[in-house]
Amino acid sequence: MMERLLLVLPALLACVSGALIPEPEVQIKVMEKPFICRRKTKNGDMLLVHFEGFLESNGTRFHSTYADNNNQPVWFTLGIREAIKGWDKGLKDMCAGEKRKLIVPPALAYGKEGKGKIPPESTLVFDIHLIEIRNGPRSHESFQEMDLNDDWKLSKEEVKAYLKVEFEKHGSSVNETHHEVLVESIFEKEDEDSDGFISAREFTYVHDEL
Ligand SMILES: [Ca+2]
Ligand SMILES: [Ca+2]
Repeated sequence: MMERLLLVLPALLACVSGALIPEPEVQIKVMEKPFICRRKTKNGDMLLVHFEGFLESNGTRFHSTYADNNNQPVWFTLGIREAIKGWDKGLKDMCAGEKRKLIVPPALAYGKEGKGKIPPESTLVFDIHLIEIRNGPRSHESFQEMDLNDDWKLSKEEVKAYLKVEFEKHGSSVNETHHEVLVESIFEKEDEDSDGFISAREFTYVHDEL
């Protein structure tokens, strides 16, 4: 018993002292802010951004959506580690039209390994222009939009109706059977207690994405 405790103790101490080391921070500089800001970014939102990324060490540009992506901005979801941690930390409370410069330490970027053109232990500098904000698929707003009768749960009919609208928005032709299959697979995954409804909790609970 005592032996086991002794084995556990150093691990515990490591945890505690680890917590005392300050978390690496992203430096955020707001370069430009629009006059009108109807909403600000929050976790779960989908952000459309133009960006250029540089190595702080020598100023090399490793990526630019203007030059390397046919001048097309890119979508990413905030707060789910779709991009580097530094973006999740540095792009909160941002308005559409806003421009920010982020200085991201390696621990919040590509760390010890680096990636592609980015050498290990690189501090990165990003110039980011936020073009558009949309409700992410897991947001509270999306749930309310889907819950047509406001009973705080989604029926198969409600999910189907939502898919129909979404597909039409994106110009896809509507195929009933395809929707049925899609709805079934969504419920299989999301309806955890199998009561035939997706509750608000089941909907907003993010399984292992975070
Ligand atoms: Ca409902
Ligand atoms: Ca359920």
